[in-house]
Amino acid sequence: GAAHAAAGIEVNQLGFLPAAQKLAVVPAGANERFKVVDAGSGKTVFEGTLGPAATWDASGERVRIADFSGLRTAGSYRVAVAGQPDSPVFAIGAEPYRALDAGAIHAYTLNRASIALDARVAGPYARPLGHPDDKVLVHESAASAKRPAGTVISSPKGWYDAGDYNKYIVNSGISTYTLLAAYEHFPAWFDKLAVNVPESGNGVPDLLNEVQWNLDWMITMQDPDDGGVYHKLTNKSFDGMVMPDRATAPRYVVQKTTTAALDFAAVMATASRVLAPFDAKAPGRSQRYLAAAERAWRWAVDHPAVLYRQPADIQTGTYGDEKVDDEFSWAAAELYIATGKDEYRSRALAQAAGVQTEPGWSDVRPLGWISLAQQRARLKNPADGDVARTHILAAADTLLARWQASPARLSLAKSDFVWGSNAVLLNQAMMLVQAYRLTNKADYLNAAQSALDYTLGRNPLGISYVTGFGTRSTLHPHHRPSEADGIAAPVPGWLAGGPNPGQQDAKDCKDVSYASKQPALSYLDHGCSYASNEIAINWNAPLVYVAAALQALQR
Ligand code: 9MR
Repeated sequence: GAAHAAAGIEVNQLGFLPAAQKLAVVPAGANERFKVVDAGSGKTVFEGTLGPAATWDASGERVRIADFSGLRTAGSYRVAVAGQPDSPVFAIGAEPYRALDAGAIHAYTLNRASIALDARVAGPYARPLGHPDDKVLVHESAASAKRPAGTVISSPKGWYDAGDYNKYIVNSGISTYTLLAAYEHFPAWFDKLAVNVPESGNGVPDLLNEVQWNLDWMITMQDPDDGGVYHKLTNKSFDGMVMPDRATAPRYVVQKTTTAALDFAAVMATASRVLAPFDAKAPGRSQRYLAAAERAWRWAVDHPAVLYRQPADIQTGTYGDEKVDDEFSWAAAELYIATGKDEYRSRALAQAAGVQTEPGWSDVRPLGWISLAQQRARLKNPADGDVARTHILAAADTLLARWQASPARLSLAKSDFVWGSNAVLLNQAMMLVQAYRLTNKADYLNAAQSALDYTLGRNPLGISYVTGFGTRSTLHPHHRPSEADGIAAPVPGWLAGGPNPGQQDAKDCKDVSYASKQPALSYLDHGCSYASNEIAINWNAPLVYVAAALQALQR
């Protein structure tokens, strides 16, 4: 089932908290009025007038907004407009995103390397251990005097990055940080969010247990001799579409880079802060992480421009990034919070050029702002938090203006439909949430709600881009276990990358083709489509964050 038909009335298929702004997007037609009807009885429970018709430049479609925010009664409903099919069913209730948030975290559990997953943890997705990664070779690009090429090191655990089975420090950076930030900002929500992880019941919140699995891997990626950090742990080329235990090609650590060292430093400094309250179970952990962070920082200062250059014999993902000033800024922010040292402070506060609306794996500066604004009380000079606040509000106001002007009520610009567009949007939502936490201005949260709504079905394809969630969701993600496990349903809880008019995979999608080149329609629900339908740890992380934020902040 490659192409999805036009959506009709588009709505978040999971639904809303009672206090949320509630919008549907309706194809513009003759009618001015809409109704919300009870899904069981068909009775009308709300009526309203549609907003003005306008063409959304990213889809080419003329749409109108139905605003039923005034409906606050718990129940199951549809949006109805005369002459059009009703919307999918959605709910209004106290916890529309609990299962989603737990599922989005559990997806990481199911993507763990170096572990057998039994049915107690994985249900039908139980599988044998893959990638022990206890005998990893140092690639010649990563060789040093004490670890010449071919040296065998142990680097187990961590998450598979995405639909492939490799492990990349740069992408682990933003992913792990975002999950730690989710806990740091909404601890009460996550303390009560049960996720079925192998460590459940050990007294540590399940989200943090899951994060620990990746930290355990990341810490092994630091060369003990010089503090540098390997860029990735990878096969020479991508595996076939097989289960993890069938993928047994040799694994290598490849090159040390400035970006890997700084992303590592930022995550370890953050983890030393966020996990400190749980150190009784892991004595000395915070000190170890902070020491590792400072060593990686020092390596980066000594090697400030070592960019990733893919060796000729390696073909897997690159996460290459030609600019490292944002990585310096983010790592410095986390290290300044941890130590108060002036060296870090000046790099943390160094001016950025222009407004940066959202973080991404290669644009991590906003992550430092988030931490500085959150940790104002701990800063040696609390007024430094104001600098971060100014950057966050500048980003959020740019996004808010776009959201207000958008016929589809989205903060996404047409040019934001890139590889992983769904996560661009959710990272924007994460920034909007920061602005809301700083100001309590409702529209910031409303714009974040719109972003989650879009990923859960309020989009021109009428599809929930989260596997297993919503009445009509992504079925064929580019994800090796989902393709190879013999189970019809995809592994649940993963956000698909989403519409991407770049269509870089068209050559590999032989028998199917994209239905459209329109940015918001350029999506292919087929396993071949790594450019629009892969899943990835950095895309799920803002989903975990935003779902938690909307639950925690709209009570
Ligand atoms: O998310 C990455 C995206 O920003 C890049 O445009 C794309 C092509 O370089 O690569 C994406 O990352 C992929 C990584 O290289 C390998 N694992 C799967 C990732 C998601 O597709």
